Amino acid sequence: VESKPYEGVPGWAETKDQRMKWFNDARFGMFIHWGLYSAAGGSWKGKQYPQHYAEWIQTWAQAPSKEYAEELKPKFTASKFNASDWANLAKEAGMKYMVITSRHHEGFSIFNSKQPYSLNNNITGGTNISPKGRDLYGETVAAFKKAGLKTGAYYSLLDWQHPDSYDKFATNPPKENPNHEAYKDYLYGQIKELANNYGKMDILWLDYSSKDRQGETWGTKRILTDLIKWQPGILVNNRFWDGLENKNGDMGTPEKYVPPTGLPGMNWEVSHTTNESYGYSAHDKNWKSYDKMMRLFIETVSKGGNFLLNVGPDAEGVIPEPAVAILKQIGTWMKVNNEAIYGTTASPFQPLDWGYATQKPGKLYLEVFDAPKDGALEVPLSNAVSKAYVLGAKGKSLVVKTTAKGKVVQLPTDFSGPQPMVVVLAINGTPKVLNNRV
Ligand code: H79
Repeated sequence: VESKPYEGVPGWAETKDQRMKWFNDARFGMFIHWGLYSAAGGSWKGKQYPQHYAEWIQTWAQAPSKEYAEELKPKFTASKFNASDWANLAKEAGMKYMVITSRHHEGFSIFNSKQPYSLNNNITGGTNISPKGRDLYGETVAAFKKAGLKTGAYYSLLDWQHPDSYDKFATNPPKENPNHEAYKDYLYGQIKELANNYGKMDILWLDYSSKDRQGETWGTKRILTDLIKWQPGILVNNRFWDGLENKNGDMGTPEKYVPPTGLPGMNWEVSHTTNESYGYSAHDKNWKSYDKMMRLFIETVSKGGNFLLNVGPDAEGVIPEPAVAILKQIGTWMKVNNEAIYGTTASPFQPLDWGYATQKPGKLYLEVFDAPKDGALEVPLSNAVSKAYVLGAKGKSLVVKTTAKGKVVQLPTDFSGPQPMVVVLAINGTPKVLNNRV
């Protein structure tokens, strides 16, 4: 992979393939956005703000820091939070890893950070927001590990409370002479805590940089040099640098979109939301349908990417019911069809009229969303097919004809499994593809 990885910090590039292995096999993970903004739920002082990016409520509402914290901290109770329920839900959905917001742009941590600084306006109780005696980040990663999933921390490079941090979206003015070196020490110190106080850490998911603030501005070399020693297997995304598709990291991170041709030459992961917002929004009712979600998921995997699907629990720690429902529905599909997801690589075909494809050595998986009326599925492939069947019905072979356009697979008329149906073609060697978009 011709990247300029990690600005030459030793230990990263040479271990990349080995570190990436589980990630490339996993293909499906859970993103969790949980912080003070969850207690606002997309509204401030009775006014509803846009249904997307509810975790940006402090900026949307231009809420002063002290008021923001004092209003929301008492409401962020986690009173119904049960980490193992979340972990079981992710597992049931077929997810293999989880990334949770240890601290979002708002600057409040759900892990018990000991990195001290005096907050502007002396916000009562500092920036740790786990209810007394708890560590919500720690509880969450412990439960997901116990369920057998990999775990990671989302960590914001921006901070809207730290007096030495400047961000144009912050409502809190920084000190008169902000000491950026002190802010860099703070980032280093918090990442050190995350990497050393919670056992194995699989991902550090940074967010975000811009042209004027990227790379060494954050003290990247120091952080990366030590991080790989603390956590030799860790993956770090590419957001120490500007741009969602840059190659300075282990994976590219398109946000809420699937790149039309994937991201050739790099590993990548799309984050998508169940409704519109990452953070909990009480008025965001724009839940994606099961059909739309499955298309996004499988389109991503068919282009060689991972799908990191977000949920936004409320202040009590409850994942909204429509999000739970769709995860369970995906899980029902995954139980039958996960072979077409885990450990697969990108489709060898140009875009197909009826759906998507994924592959493993010797096997093509055809995810059929729009079956032709006559059930004759055209596949632009010239290899001999030794066996064709529907996942979940391996015993029943499908008839495959050879034509000038490739293969025509006759789909069953009595399919009653979860949609989309997946057809497996067993082939010899690598797929020989006929151009279906001349
Ligand atoms: O955590 C989620 C977002 O809050 C975060 N990344 C995901 C995973 C994110 N932070 N910044 N951005 C994404 C990109 C910034 C976009 C902006 Fe805007 C466009 C900032 C101002 C205009 C989006 C729209 C946010 C506010 C308005």
